[in-house]
Amino acid sequence: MSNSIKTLCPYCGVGCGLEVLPSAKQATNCDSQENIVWKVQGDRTHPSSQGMVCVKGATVAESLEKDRLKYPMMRESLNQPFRRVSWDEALNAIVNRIQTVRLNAGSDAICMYGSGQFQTEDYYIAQKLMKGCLGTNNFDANSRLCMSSAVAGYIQSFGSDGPPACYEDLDLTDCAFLIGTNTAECHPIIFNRLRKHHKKNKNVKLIVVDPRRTPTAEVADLHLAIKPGTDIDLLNGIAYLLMHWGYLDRVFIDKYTENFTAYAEVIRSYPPELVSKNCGIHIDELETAARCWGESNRVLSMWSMGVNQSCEGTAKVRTIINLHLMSGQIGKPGSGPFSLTGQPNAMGGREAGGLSHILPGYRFVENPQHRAELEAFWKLPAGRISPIPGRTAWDIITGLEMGEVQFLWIAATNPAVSYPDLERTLAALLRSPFTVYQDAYYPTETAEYAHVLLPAAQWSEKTGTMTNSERMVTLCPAFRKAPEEAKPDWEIFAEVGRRLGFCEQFAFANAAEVFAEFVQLTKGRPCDMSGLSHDILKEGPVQWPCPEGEKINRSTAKRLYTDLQFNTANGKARFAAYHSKGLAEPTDANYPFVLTTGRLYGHWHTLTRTGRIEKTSGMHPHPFVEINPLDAEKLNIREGDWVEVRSRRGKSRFPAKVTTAIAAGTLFVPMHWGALWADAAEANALTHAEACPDSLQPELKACAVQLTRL
Ligand SMILES: Nc1nc2c(c(=O)[nH]1)N[C@H]1C(S)=C(S)[C@@H](COP(=O)(O)OP(=O)(O)OC[C@H]3O[C@@H](n4cnc5c(=O)[nH]c(N)nc54)[C@H](O)[C@@H]3O)O[C@H]1N2
Ligand SMILES: Nc1nc2c(c(=O)[nH]1)N[C@H]1C(S)=C(S)[C@@H](COP(=O)(O)OP(=O)(O)OC[C@H]3O[C@@H](n4cnc5c(=O)[nH]c(N)nc54)[C@H](O)[C@@H]3O)O[C@H]1N2
Ligand code: SF4
Ligand SMILES: [Mo]
Repeated sequence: MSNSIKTLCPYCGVGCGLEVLPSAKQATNCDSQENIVWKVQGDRTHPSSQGMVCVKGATVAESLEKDRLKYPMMRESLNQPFRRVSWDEALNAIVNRIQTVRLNAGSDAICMYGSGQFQTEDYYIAQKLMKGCLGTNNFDANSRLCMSSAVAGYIQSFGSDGPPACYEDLDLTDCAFLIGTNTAECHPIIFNRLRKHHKKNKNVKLIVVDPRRTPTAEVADLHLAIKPGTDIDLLNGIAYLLMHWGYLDRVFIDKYTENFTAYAEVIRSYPPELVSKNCGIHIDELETAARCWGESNRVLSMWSMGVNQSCEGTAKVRTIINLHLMSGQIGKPGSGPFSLTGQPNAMGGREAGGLSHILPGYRFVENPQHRAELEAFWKLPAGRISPIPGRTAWDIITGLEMGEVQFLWIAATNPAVSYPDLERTLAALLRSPFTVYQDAYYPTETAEYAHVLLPAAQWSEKTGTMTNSERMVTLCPAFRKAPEEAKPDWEIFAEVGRRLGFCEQFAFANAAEVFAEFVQLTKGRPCDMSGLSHDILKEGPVQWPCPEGEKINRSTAKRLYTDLQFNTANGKARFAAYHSKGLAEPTDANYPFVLTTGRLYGHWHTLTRTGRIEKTSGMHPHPFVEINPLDAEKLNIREGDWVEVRSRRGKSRFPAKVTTAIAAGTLFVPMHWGALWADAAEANALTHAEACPDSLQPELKACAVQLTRL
């Protein structure tokens, strides 16, 4: 259809192509783009998703108009009501505050907390403002709670970030090893593609490692229901058997890796008897998994938050990569380690420098040459970029507690629901002298903690790019008008930059110019996309690397490291030697259960969109806690009973869902419902307040709790 628009789904990092068109009723006789009802379908021409789409992508258009933040708002203190102000007044207040704080306390008192829901252009301008112009690396993002372990694991093992595999590998693998990922619910289109291959080819094995029997685990050939936090025991146990059975790829190890000896020493401590006991699985299950790794020509491992969100997340990632290195399973079709990215543009964020220790183009804050390159490129004085990594997401909270953070800018994330140790987080946010919150919706839980609210244009209302898990860059054009005074995030950051006096640095007329500048900074870097522009992306998505001067290749899928030359100084990949540490907070007599948290198929994070869509909210109307029947019986809990879950940091109440999908001793709570929705659910007589699991935890994926029937 001629008036259809091609774009990318704004939810998960699978990055499905969407085709958006006015619904038939309204397609005619509509001159203005306002109030058109948009219909969404999968884009058959998108190479990553080939027309497939899940319920979230298919319904996204229904959330775009409801409860939007339309005007800037301000208040002097948190107990006052907001008043509507002009952009000019809001921006002046922000600029004055930044200048005062910079003068009195220095740039280190200024922080920004952004999000994988930013487009790459938003991320890039935020970096230039904070790290370049203001000279503080205090920009972190919700990717810290999400992909940062994968980033660190890749950098340490391969010398650089960047998932090496691509989706074509889902059709080519002999053994898919899914660990700590509920792919069926959280990356459904990847899962569908893998399942098709698995169903069609009887020899293809699917192994799932997850303490829960998730919909992903249901269809696995082997489900290893390990105890939470025992991933490294399992992975080292598999390595032990591979070594014992002689499945090592000696040539690969000698030629392309280093540090194998230290690793071999560590895995000697993981004999099958011990591993099966620690993990709570049978020896023959462990042996089946190891045999699959050893005998398959192409092993593709995939992981997500069950691995990343842990106090030993990086070690878990590196331990997965170790198995690929010892068996030569990387750089060839159908194999490799493959982190499944959570958010739609967490990948773009990594490329643009969107964490407090990195800089655009996969550069590092601590590298003097990288800083000098950026200072010159940005026309800033030498030495402007701080050599010290900035505050991480959690350091921002401790900085608020100590009065060190005096200006906080939060954009495109809802930390008053999604942060760990939530009660402590909320207390810290209450102490913030000045918080700017830039979001698309109102109300949200975090708006309660803001002095200034800035209305953001969101997906569909602004033009920009996003990169998906397989490094495919897609242009997302604006096709609707933003509500009232809402503006794209990058424009807001750029305007503040200009008002602070950095006119030359922020003289962009549109997002295409921002992108054109950003890609220059990727030239010669591992994430080289200097051959891209918005114009080229209008013709269709492109996977990086795509250096300037090379013909744009849209037909062949790209993998990294096919030449087995890694991005380390000597070109070799590095083995890591890690022992298992287990959970940050093990169970004890007072807190005998492990609580784990995660996602449901139809909901997205803190419900700002999916909670407002009839179909998705109807699929999962209220929060719950999953309890194994054995535990339920001991505590006299029946299905639907109200129970209290209490940790050392907080408590929440939920209706019980009694199910064998969760192992005895473990509980599961979905992460989605925050304070705002707990009230709504209470009206339904379904829940009480405080149904957010983050109030309970120091680690996002697990903590020790008590369970009582109310
Ligand atoms: N217990 C527990 N907690 C968790 C997790 C868990 O597994 N368990 N997972 C963690 C992980 S991995 C993540 S990624 C986080 C996610 O947590 P959040 O980032 O807090 O979740 P979202 O609801 O996606 O928040 C995105 C916000 O951005 C707004 N928004 C959307 N588009 C735009 C835009 O273009 N511009 C602006 N300015 N705003 C926009 C939305 O309205 C919404 O308020 O949660 C973390 N917290
Ligand atoms: N429907 C939906 N899809 C989403 C999102 C969403 O909000 N809704 N959010 C997106 C984002 S930002 C992210 S980060 C991804 C997250 O995607 P996933 O990581 O797949 O999702 P989760 O449900 O957070 O956690 C996955 C699994 O980890 C398991 N787990 C817990 N502890 C351990 C452990 O110690 N070891 C192992 N091996 N497993 C463990 C849990 O039982 C759970 O089934 O999803 C993305 N996709
Ligand atoms: S799988 Fe992810 S990217 Fe694809 S339609 Fe669903 S939510 Fe969107
Ligand atoms: Mo995430």
